[in-house]
Amino acid sequence: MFKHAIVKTPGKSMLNGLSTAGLGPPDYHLALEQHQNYIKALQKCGLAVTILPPDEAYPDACFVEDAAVLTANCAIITRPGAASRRGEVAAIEQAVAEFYPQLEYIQAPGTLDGGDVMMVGKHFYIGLSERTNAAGATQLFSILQAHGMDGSTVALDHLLHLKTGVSYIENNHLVVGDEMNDKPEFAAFKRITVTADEAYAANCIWVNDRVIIPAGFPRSQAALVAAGYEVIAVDVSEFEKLDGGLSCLSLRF
Ligand code: CIR
Repeated sequence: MFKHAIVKTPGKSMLNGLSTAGLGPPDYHLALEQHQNYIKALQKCGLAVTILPPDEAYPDACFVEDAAVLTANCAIITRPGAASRRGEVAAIEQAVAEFYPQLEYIQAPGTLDGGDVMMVGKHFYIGLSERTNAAGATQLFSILQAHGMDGSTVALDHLLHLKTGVSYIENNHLVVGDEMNDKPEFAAFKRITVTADEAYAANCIWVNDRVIIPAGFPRSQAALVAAGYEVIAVDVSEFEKLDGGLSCLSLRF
């Protein structure tokens, strides 16, 4: 079970965030409203939410999940793959230090985005992507092993991050999109597949027996309900315009 979450209010500079989505610029005021609703959903799941102030210097800083990997045994501050995002870690480091006595770090030449790290109990799947390189993954393995956990890598073809295309929702269940559905690494899981037109819903989060999914994906929502989950749908359309999913808007621990 998770007790806490860390989120960061988007700044107006989010209009300059990295994006390949081709969905146009986000509406800042709508993004703020959606962010508030996202926080309320986390609170409804029983989490105490730490809300960090916006930082206009970093347009993508609201996607806090990429700046750290928080586990039951240790906290790792990452070295994000996009150069424009490297400085985001300072504020996250400060916030995480309130909860963990000691921090670990991914160091150059390693790069690693938290969006590429999927926790399944004590095992961590690490996507090798344009943002996370082999050196970053190797460093994370060593840190995990030193703290009684382990990991394995998954090669990505088109996805930005591993969790853009696959989410672990406990009970041996994965929510998967096309690219991850065929991966032998995931063959032993029960898989809830999202259709290509609902691919964005593959990024969802399990929070204390509920699953929060993006609003607007009715077939995926119905499949989760049929699998026995209580589902909360939150509209995050303005973050989708920056390639960001639900998971990347919070660190949950
Ligand atoms: C980026 O390209 O880095 C941001 N615009 C979106 C990051 C999304 N993070 C995630 O999926 N973990």
